[in-house]
Amino acid sequence: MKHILVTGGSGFIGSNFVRYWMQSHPSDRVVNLDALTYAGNPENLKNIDDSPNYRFVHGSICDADLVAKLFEEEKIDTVVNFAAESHVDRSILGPEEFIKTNVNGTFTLLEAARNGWDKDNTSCRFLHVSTDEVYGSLGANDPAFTETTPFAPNSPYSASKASSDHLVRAYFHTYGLPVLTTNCSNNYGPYQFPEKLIPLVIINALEGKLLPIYGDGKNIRDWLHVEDHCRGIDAVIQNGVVGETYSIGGCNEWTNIDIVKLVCKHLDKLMPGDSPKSDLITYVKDRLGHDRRYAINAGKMKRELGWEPRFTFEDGIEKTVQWYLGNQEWWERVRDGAYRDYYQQQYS
Ligand code: NAD
Ligand code: TDX
Repeated sequence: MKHILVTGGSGFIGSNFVRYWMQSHPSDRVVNLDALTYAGNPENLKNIDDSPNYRFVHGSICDADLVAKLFEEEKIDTVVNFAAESHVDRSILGPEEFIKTNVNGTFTLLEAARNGWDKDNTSCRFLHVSTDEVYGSLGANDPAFTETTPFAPNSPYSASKASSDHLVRAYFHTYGLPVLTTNCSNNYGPYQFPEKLIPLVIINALEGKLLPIYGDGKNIRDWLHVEDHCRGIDAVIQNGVVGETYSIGGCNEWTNIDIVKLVCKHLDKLMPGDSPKSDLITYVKDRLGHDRRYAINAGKMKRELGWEPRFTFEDGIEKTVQWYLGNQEWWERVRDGAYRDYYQQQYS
């Protein structure tokens, strides 16, 4: 039985992970430490709250005393670190919080694990959840990123994640901390905050608002369903080699404009209107330093851990569109005043 500290468990991927883990490992203890920033929403886990194996703690990964207390109180033996500022556009508008949480917060967690874990306990694991964005931008014909691609982060967000990845690596080499790092491509699925491309487009289309495409719309991302990501993290926790990094991706590259058209196609099918939703597409000013292409070679995950994505993109997108259609109350509530201010600043 594991005692897992999930940080950022009230966000998009974290809440999907907590739900996934409690279903697939029902006897484990799960402690969710989340600061409930604009992106954290306790409603994401409202059916889990009553479980005796689950505890929610409202607090920051930067709070060293709190984190040390949790390690001791809960006999934490596994950390899955999702907590982060995660939106590239926000990092361009204001990088400071990204450095605080993504760099200092990860450092605080690493210190707590170093001080709290017995070196002889071989079952402890510190899994750091990172991103493919640390590798920078690919050209059209470049091979996909692998675990050995040199880091070249281009945004304050990706630079802060790269910094945290380096710290995690250093704690293995210097102190022998049993760390694992995953670098994953773009996730999509239920409970994603509607500042990210796919939920933003679904919700804007439902409300008859314009669908903003940055630049020429030809930037490429490699999309993975969030449940496949959760299964990948599980495989790395169970069978990954400590000190190693694992690239997780969908082998599923799409230009932004094609994604938006695909979402529109599903919406037209599910909610036919007078005009096609794609009429709402509008090209807007490009993101500063916008990375052109990301792609992951997930061969190591397949070869060493037997992991592969299960969702096809067509199916995953259709289910995601259906989820947003069926959960209007959820997305209406997450768009509070603070989000409206951000939206105004970003798209005005
Ligand atoms: P998210 O923004 O939806 O959720 C982040 C969560 O972290 C929120 O619940 C927030 O309240 C919490 N948080 C923020 N600062 C905190 C702090 N100081 N202490 C405790 N909790 C704090 O993010 P997400 O999309 O779910 O991403 C989760 C992780 O996965 C991040 O580390 C991100 O870099 C990584 N990642 C995301 C993607 C993606 O496509 N979304 C892809 C690869 C990797
Ligand atoms: O309004 C928009 N219009 C648009 O064209 C938005 C919000 C985005 N875009 C473009 C920018 C990107 O090329 O769509 C693409 C996807 O954008 P985001 O959803 O903001 O994701 P991205 O910047 O690729 O980063 C995501 O994937 C990697 C997550 O937010 C990161 O946390 C993760 O590490």
